[in-house]
Amino acid sequence: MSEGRRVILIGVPTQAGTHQKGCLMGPDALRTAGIGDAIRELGHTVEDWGNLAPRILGDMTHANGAIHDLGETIGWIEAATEAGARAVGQGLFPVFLGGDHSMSAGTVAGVTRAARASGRPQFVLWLDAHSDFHTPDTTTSGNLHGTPLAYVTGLSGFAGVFPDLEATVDPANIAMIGIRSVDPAERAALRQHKVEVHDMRRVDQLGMSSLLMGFIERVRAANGLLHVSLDVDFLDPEIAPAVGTTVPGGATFREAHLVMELICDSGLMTSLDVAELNPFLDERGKTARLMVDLVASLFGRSVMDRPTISY
Ligand code: 4U7
Ligand code: MN
Ligand code: MN
Ligand code: MN
Repeated sequence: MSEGRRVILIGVPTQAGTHQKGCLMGPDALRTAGIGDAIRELGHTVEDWGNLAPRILGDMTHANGAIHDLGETIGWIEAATEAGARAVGQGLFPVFLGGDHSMSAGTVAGVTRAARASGRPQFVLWLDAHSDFHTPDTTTSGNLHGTPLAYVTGLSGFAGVFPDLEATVDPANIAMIGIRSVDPAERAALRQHKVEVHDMRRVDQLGMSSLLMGFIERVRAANGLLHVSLDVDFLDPEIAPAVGTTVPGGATFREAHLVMELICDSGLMTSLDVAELNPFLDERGKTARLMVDLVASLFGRSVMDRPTISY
């Protein structure tokens, strides 16, 4: 990460995409844990646009009766899309503070729309236990935080449900790392669209750095823009308990920092989501502070520069 990026914090305090309450406190917990200063101390400018507010659409129904809070989710997607497109369109670096992961239907749609003007292809790195590749027809939980990545690729199940997309992400430009929970319908769609999926078994066997560097080299070769979407449950629940959908066997502390450090060194990241933090489930701010430290690694904090830590 080159110094002097113009970073904008954008809060997206939605929890409409999940049954579990608490993600609406995510953006303020990240602020409380010092996300702004952590980035600023690394030589970037940081401005906070505050929290977005959704247009109120009222209740909406879908043939899949499991789906809940559809109208509110659409409102958040619209707001996040506009904010993301505006930030990138102004040459700024948006850091979206979630909020459950349904926010990324909007954040990725927005940055991808703005990317078109640059003529550079949009790439997405999805760091998550889950693939979030359901459509409204295939989700059985009805929790729309399981759908954002399928939406931004333009899968047909979203037509007439989520907002129409002005620009889509080519599935060939997506990689996911950390995966350990994929539902059957997602697996079929991921195979059909040939998405690069690195599950934890591949991480164990081949190592974080070789998997990630393969993708980073593809982004570089295509002169792409890179959106990174970091779901708290990418991490092992032992180190990051503040998330509603824990799955054992996640990334360790060092695996996660290494991912951030390698992304930073690549200089390719142009936008970021920090999604799914549920402060209600945290232990004395431990997860919020870890997320801030990971973001600091993404923006250039290195082990050698770190202030002396004494025990
Ligand atoms: B998250 C799930 F069934 N696939 O659809 C679903 F396992 O943003 C989980 O990655 C979705 O946390 C998790 O409800 C969404 C489930
Ligand atoms: Mn997710
Ligand atoms: Mn997840
Ligand atoms: Mn989750």
